[in-house]
Amino acid sequence: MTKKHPVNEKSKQEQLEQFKTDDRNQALTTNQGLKLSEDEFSLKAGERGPTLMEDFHFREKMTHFDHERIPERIVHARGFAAHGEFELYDSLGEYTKAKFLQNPSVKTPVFVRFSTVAGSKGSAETVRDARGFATKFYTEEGNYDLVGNNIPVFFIQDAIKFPDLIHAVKPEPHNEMPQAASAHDTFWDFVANNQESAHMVMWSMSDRAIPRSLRMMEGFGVHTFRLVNAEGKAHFVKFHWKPVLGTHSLVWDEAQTISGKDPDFHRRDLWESIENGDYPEYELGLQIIAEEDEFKFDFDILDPTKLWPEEDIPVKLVGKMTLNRNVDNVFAETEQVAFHPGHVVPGIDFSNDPLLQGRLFSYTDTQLIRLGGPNFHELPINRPVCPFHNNQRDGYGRQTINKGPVSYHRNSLAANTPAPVPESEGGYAHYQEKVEGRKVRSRSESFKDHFSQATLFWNSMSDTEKEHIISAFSFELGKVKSKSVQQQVVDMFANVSTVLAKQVAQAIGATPPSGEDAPVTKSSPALSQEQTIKKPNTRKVAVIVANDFSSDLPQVLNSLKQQGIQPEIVSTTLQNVKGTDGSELEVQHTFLTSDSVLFDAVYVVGSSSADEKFRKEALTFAQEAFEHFKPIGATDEGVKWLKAAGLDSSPGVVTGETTRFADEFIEAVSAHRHWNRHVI
Ligand code: HDE
Repeated sequence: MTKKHPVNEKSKQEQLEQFKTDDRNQALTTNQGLKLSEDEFSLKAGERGPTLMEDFHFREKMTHFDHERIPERIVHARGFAAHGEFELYDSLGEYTKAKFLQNPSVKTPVFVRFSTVAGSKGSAETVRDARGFATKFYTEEGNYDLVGNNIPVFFIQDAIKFPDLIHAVKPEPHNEMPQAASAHDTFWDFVANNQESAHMVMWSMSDRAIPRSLRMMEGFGVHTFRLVNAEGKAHFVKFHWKPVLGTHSLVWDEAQTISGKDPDFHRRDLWESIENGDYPEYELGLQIIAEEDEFKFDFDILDPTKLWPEEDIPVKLVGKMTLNRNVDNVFAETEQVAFHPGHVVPGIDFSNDPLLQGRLFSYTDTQLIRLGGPNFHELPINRPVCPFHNNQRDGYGRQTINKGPVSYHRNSLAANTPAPVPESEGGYAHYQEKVEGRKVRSRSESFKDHFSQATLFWNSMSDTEKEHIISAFSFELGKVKSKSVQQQVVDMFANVSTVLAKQVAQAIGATPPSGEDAPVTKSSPALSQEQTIKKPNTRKVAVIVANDFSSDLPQVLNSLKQQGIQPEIVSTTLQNVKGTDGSELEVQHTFLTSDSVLFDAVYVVGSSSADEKFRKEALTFAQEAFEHFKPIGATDEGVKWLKAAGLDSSPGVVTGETTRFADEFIEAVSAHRHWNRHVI
């Protein structure tokens, strides 16, 4: 009989528990369970003699160590993950028969891995890049993987170009530079010669490519998929994740500094938020198009370089995902997790997007080399929470012990089991799309407009966002050595906006295009981050405090905490700082161990007894925050210091009496950045 597996929100966690081990307080043994009496010295012929072949303990320990590494992912190597759960708001039975999308009382366990794309496993996390946003839903009908990015479109239209794109963006092979960066000749040469990339390049040159936090970025399934309901009716669908904290970014100078000061910035942020109970939340959104409306748009819905403007096709929020548990072991879980866009459940199906179709091949193929054989589905993190049975057998690392002599279909010896299940009882049946055509290698006419939506994106940006895009292009192309490539890119992006192309040409010494932009006929406000949710929750504030701080400070800090802000004390040493009334505050960071860029805002308190060195350090924090448009607060001695440095009277700088200070500062922190500040 098939074993019954419990399927509830704890089931994945319980399943993983069986594989966990705590080595503390245990006897040291070999992998065969033999207790060891010694682990510091290899077995030698005499104290000064050669090591003996017979030393099985040495050989086992060293052999295992020699084989500790597995190949890193060819893309998305640098990643970090967490467990959580997904809850549906209302049944989606109208659109899909997927069981986990029927009943709002069912919590589906999930595992989400975020990643950068281009960098190697040890690269910095705040680089300019798309972010992977891959979710594995452990449903009662099998694992469903939504393997998306934080950008809704892709560089190319056909999977066959993926190796070319990745070869171009990865470090150049002759000198292996630069790491985790698109600012080099081969990437931009690819862009200019594969102009379908225009739309995604606009996104990757925008603030979207330098998210403030993995908790503050959107996710997109990118491709058009299909939802199929119990009656067999299908709808086209695009998937979205909307972060409850809003979509926020770093500024480029800050992102670069963080890469050095804390290359683990994003994973630390995610890890600490979960440890603190500030669980990251994302709402699942669907854009739905009826099958009969497939051709009603001025773009092809199969083209992955196109988004569906939210103003035309609204995003329906259907559920919420909460990440509430960190991993126990990064290798076992985050590194060994194997995502695949082809891991679907009944009610979710594919479209003919040629990028998606190619991905359906690539993901299993890559796991075979990365995880060493065909049994990676047996690894604890990859196991479904429902039973799985088939006639697949053996191979590297096989864990299942299949009983009995029969491992083939059709058979009579086991009454022809395991048996296929009819569609009406939950068996997966592919949507019977009618397909006809000639065998061709070509691009559909409907895929040939590469610039309209890139222009739509540009036209939807605020002035500040446009400035950032111009700077990003100027930075990236400024690092390109080939004059020809620089010019090709300027000429290409003149098709998006001549304003953009002219300014970039000016910055890099290329020939600007002639002509002017056509009048703006359409924009999509949803594309601008200016419109996003703004909240003070989980914002980190560096509170710069010296001994003899004023007695009002603890009250201010409490007010900030009540709004979910996280004040962290920064001072000269890690010794507690004392207030005039004898109260003490624990110091979390020193000027040496932290930096302004690692916080969302700076609050300078200081004190009259602080020395000149302290004042300088405090002002360095404030000055840097000022240049990054971050909220700055000051009370007490801090007000005088900011005034003397000329930092006091600018948007987002709050100084004053402690009574009204807290409220105003909280407001400034909620705004996240103050772009109307004059920064030279
Ligand atoms: Fe991937 N991609 N990809 N990709 N991708 C991989 O699979 C591939 C694409 C995405 O956290 C690889 O297990 C091809 C689009 C994420 O483990 C590989 C094409 C989108 C992750 C692969 C694409 C993605 C990957 C490398 C073009 C957004 C990390 C290791 C046809 C919708 C998943 C692995 C994780 C990883 C192939 C394009 C997202 C080689 C061939 C578009 C989030 O199989």
